[in-house]
Amino acid sequence: MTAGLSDLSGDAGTGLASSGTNYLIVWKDLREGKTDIYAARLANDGEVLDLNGFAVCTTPFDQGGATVTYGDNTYLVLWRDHRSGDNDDIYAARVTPQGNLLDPDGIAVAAEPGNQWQPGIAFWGSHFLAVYEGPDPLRPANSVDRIQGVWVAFQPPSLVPTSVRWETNACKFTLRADPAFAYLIEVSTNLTDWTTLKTVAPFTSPMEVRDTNTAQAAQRFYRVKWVRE
Ligand SMILES: [Ca+2]
Repeated sequence: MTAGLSDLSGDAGTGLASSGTNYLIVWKDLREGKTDIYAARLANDGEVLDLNGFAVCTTPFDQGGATVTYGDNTYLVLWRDHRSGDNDDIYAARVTPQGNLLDPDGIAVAAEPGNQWQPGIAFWGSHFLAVYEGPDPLRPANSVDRIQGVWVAFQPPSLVPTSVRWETNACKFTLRADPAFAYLIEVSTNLTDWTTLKTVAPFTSPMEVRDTNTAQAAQRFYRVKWVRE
């Protein structure tokens, strides 16, 4: 690649990924006098398809540390974001191989107190795993940063019922779901008042559920909530 894309700040935070048909390069850009996140597609032969690039995030204060990966028919750009004006957070945005920005200025991936920074991103199966360095939210008094990870999903994972069986005073059913997420299974007799029937930890699939309180109710309704961890 010989064509210049932009004025770069020269420090770390430039990422590159391939969709199999083209590339997306992302960087920290200084053209507006502060650092923003920009991107440009490259053809397989290195031709710059988006000359001068396009903005991914231009919110107030500085953004940096841009990185990118590809999966599920989209690029996912991840960066460190100081838009709060107080401390750094981690934001992400999808860019299609056609160059469409699906999440202008991004969505928050990690925005707890303190600085989250040094983001990394990879794709596995049906979702993205973002990692970053930051204070441990479970041990806020500990001043040592930890490497932490969070799943990034833009659609709730699919749920597939695989069996339902009525037993004496009980209903037993099985669900197959995305194993990377936790679930909360609730039951109701009137679709208004819901009580927890079972919590399902990540990486438990299929989920086997047994409701043993069916004797007194004329009807039982079940729902499954995706618990974002
Ligand atoms: Ca923060």
